[in-house]
Amino acid sequence: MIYPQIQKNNLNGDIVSVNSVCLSGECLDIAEKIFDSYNIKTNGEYNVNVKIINSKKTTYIDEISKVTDEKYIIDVTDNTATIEASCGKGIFRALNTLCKLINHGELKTGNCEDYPLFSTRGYIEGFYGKTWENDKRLSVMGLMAKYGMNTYFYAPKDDIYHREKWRETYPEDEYENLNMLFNEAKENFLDFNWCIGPGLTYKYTSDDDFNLLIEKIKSIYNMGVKGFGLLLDDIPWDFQYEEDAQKYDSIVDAHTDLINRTYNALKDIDSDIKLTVCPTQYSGDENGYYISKFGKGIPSDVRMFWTGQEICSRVLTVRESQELLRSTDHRPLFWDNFPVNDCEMFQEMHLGAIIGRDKDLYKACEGLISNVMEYAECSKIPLMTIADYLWSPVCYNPDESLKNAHKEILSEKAELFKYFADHLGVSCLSKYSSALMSETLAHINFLMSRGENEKAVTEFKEYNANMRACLAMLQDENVPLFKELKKWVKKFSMCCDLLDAILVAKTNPTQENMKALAELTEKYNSDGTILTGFCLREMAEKTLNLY
Ligand code: LTM
Repeated sequence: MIYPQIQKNNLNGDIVSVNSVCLSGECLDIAEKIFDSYNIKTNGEYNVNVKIINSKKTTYIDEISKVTDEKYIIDVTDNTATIEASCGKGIFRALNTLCKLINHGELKTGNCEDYPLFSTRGYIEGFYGKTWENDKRLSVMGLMAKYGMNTYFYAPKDDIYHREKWRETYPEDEYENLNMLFNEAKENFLDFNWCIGPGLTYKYTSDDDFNLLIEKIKSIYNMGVKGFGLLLDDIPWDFQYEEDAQKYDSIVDAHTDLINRTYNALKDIDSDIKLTVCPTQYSGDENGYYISKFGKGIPSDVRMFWTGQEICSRVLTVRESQELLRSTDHRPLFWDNFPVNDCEMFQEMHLGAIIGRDKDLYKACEGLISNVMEYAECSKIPLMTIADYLWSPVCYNPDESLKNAHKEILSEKAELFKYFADHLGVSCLSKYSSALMSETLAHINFLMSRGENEKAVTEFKEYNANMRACLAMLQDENVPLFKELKKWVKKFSMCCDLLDAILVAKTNPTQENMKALAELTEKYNSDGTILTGFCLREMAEKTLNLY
């Protein structure tokens, strides 16, 4: 299986084994680069013929009754794969699919038709905390494009030029980094959106502030950027300047005025510019005064972020999207606060798959943009599942998608990694984690309750050995993912010690062994880093109570 899953897959004939390809047709520069990135040689014998064809067949998605530039068709025979799409973007998606099929040994004769169901699929660097380094940004971008995302928002809360010092232009080196990122986005067919959050200090009645805002946006426009975000989240609800309070009846009037003026100024610069905004109320009651007036007061083609019923929402539903549309005349562009783990969530590591988003959400929203963690390598894992869900939500399977993400990042290390990842699923989506540990310990308890102690001890030892092997693997500093997970690895090491101590105390319940277990349990429980679920504490405490 390749991810994201192909919508209409009739590649079910004979397996075609391909070692290297021979390219012909159009978009050859794109094709060369993609095959190269998958380490597939382009001086070989299997023919790949690329065709640009603009027809209903290559552009129309029945399920959403919309024309797209991302649809493609691949026809495979034993000597040629023919790719058809309406433009480079569709060809880019098709070539990624073809390369994955070749590398997974899953290329078969037949044909497939593929297209995304969500139109806007992407991620936002919108978290509080240490901003990503540029090489990390480029690496995440490339991977997400391979997984079919098409949108990127730049909005790190701790980029001072984005928020605190919004009036100042970027220093040369940071401007250059942004430029590099924008170019990478272009190469990967991602819509690049640069955001500004002036609301901490913005004076709504000041022409100087307005001019500075437009000048700042223009400086980024000069790179070629056409997507902009005006973010009014996490700013005071009250006016900060007397003149603003005098002029506007309520803060929402100041916000819609600012957005309308910005929209008009940007359209005067270039009618292709796209504006996305984030209201100050971005979650909760869809029918409140602020959000209703906000939505109805801004142009219909300005996209509006919304995080759902909560800031970090457990579920996102069609029902609430429809309610928001009724109230604001805008379908939500979901700013999904998963996997972000900033602020109060800093002890959690959100490494699970996306769940809790309606399968048919694509019918009722503009799209979904995931807010990432300050840990770029870690973010790749949940992001891959999000990309997968957004492309083909109907057949999305979180467990399978997550397994694939582990494999993509860790190759053969993925099998052992599951003993650690088992404990990194607690987030706003689920309070439950440690499923594998829970199952294992429950079975050990069951065996012991039946007097099958020897069997139980063997099982316990085997599990602990796997945990220890995983811990040893996690020490490898050359794996970027493991480097970022240090804090959780430290707690995992304590977890391994605790498991060993439980086993020792269970099999040899001396005073000394019980004391050691009590101390380790205390140490483990007083460390704030969130790791294992209740099952471990329960096992330790039950063992201590035996004494
Ligand atoms: O969610 C929004 C719109 N704004 C902020 C984010 O910047 C922050 O990362 C998340 C999670 O803490 N919460 C917010 O309110």
